[in-house]
Amino acid sequence: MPERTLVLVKPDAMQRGLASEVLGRLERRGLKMVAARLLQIDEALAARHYAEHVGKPFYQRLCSFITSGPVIAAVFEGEDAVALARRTIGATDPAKAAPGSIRGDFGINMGRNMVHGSDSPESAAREVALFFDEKDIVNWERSVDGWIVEK
Ligand code: DAT
Ligand code: MG
Repeated sequence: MPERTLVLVKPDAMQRGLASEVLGRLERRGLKMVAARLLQIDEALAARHYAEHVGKPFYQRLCSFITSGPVIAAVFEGEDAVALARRTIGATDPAKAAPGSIRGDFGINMGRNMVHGSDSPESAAREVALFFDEKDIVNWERSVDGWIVEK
């Protein structure tokens, strides 16, 4: 069963001109982009997106960082999309993230770790709904071998 995951290209990756690198790695991993938008997250949306972290010592910094500049929100779809995206993104702390992962190759520190990926299918469903209406999600077939698939 195909699964969906929410990805955010965070403000540090946008500032460094690495948005295409982040999205490209997920694309090349075989995940299919089915929705995308560029936006600046406001306080209210940050609070909803990071609700699970309320009360943690880094919560305020996290919210001020995620609202500090533009992000790209995208939905990727595929078999095991949540786990596949998380593996491609790498561990939360870039210092511990494996080389070859996005955070392992480009991340600077816990705060500036380039990209968000949902941590479970349940989180993904909640997070996707924060950024997209169901009608914004495009149903298309991605070819695996370069042939264009027409619907
Ligand atoms: P992830 O982004 O890998 O899902 P998370 O959901 O635990 O990690 O935390 C959300 C973000 O909060 C994370 O990308 C960076 C920041 N963060 C997490 N733990 C932190 C800590 N101990 N100190 C500072 N920032 C932290
Ligand atoms: Mg998380």
